[in-house]
Amino acid sequence: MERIGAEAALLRLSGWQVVNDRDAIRKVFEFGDFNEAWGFMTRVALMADRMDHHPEWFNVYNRVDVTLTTHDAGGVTERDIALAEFIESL
Ligand code: H2B
Repeated sequence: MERIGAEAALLRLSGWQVVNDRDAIRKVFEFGDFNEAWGFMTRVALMADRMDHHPEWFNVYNRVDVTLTTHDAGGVTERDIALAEFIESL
């Protein structure tokens, strides 16, 4: 899959940022509590599994820090935009 780059991806997404020093995009989500955060992660995880495209993420209580990049391509591709759009639809 062809790299499109983080900057181009951001033109099509809202609230995401470019990660410093790598071709990846990132957004931090904050929920009311851990239960909500985990519910979000579960829905993203099931879609990621179906897409065979997985986030890099970090959770502390009600915060989920999500980074998307395509490892096989070494940067941001349409697959990352597709997963980001799914995340935004939740
Ligand atoms: N997820 C992401 N984010 N990038 C990849 O390149 C990738 C993946 N590759 N999930 C998949 C799995 C690959 O490792 C398997 C073997 O298809």
